[in-house]
Amino acid sequence: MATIAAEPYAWPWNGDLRPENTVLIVIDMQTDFCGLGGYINLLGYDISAARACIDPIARLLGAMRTKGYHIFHTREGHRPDLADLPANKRWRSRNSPSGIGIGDTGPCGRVLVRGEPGWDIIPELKPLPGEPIIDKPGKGSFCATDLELLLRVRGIDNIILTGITTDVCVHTTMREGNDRGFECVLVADCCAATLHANHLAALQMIKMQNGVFGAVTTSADLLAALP
Ligand code: C5J
Repeated sequence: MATIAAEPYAWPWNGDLRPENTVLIVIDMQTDFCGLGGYINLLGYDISAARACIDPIARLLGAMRTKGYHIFHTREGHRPDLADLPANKRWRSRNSPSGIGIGDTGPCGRVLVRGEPGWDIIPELKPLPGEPIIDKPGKGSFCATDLELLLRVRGIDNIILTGITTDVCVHTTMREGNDRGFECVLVADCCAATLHANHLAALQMIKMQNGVFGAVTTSADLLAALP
């Protein structure tokens, strides 16, 4: 039996924490979300908070790879012909200071389009061969992907969530996973939002109702106790 110090309860709920039944998911650590000239930067947001979680994620990744945990990565992006891009998502994305929206050409290639430089995962957190990458057209990692099938086939019960942004893709994925019966924990210092207040609010939401979506921990607490 092993648990990690977390709020509002020691995680996971049943103490069954093993490399075989637990995955680390690194969400959307793409240039478009944390690089200069990427999508979030073009929207006018500061990317420093997002970049601050690169090192903590890299340390956690290294430790969990060494211990043999499952590692998955996700990328938000669309087909080059934009067949999977809802018109309202594109319209909203163009409503920004740059006017450059999803599918348009920006400094890092076509914004959030699969195969473009800005869409790819940053070199610091490059997936290793054999680590599944889930390509998703939306915010949640379960919607229109085979993530659930991959988790079930591997017998995974526990999901450790890291990446960006806390209040959008990480939270949506946590909610989707929780509703499917997975035991989820979010690693606070390995996630960031475009506004820090939203990051803090997203953490608080998880802790309501005795852990309505799971629990919140830190990389230090995880590294101290991971079997
Ligand atoms: C957003 C994400 N924020 N990865 N995507 O649009 O959170």
